[in-house]
Amino acid sequence: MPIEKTLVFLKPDAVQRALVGEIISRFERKGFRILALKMLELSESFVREHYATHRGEHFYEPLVRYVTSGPVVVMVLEGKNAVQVVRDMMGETFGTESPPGSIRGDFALSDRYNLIHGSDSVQSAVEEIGRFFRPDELVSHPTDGLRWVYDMTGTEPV
Ligand code: IDP
Ligand code: MG
Repeated sequence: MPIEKTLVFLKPDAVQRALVGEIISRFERKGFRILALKMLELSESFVREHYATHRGEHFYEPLVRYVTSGPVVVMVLEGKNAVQVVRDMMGETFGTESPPGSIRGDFALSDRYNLIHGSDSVQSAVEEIGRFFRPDELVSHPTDGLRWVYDMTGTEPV
């Protein structure tokens, strides 16, 4: 599996419920590296664009209101198979359908207020990272910290 980057943001309910540290901590402990991190209030037009594929759905307008209702915490995570692993750690879209042990399974009950966004494909990750961050906002870490996360003795992390 390749080393990938993915875009995550913690939605306004995660910030207001003081779950930011808890959720970031899960990604850190898993072994992901944080390449970029910031807190901001998303504009309505930005959110409409981010969720453009859902335009016309019955939940689109409530979703726009939800995601613009307070500050969010946005990050780029890097790791092996990051897009799918982060999606698995998030759980299902609805809190009630998310397995215990996942972020939504442990902390969410709503069909709407579900704490976290994560890119759903490598292609959407590239697009979303480009929408949220300038290239120079991504750091590069020293690689020696990874040698107890992956087997780094070959040409690729395994
Ligand atoms: P995802 O966040 O699990 O990828 P998407 O289908 O991309 O889910 O939907 C984006 C967001 O829209 C969800 O995270 C949730 O907040 C909201 N949403 C999705 N489906 C529904 C629904 O059927 N009713 C209400 N809100 C929904
Ligand atoms: Mg989605």
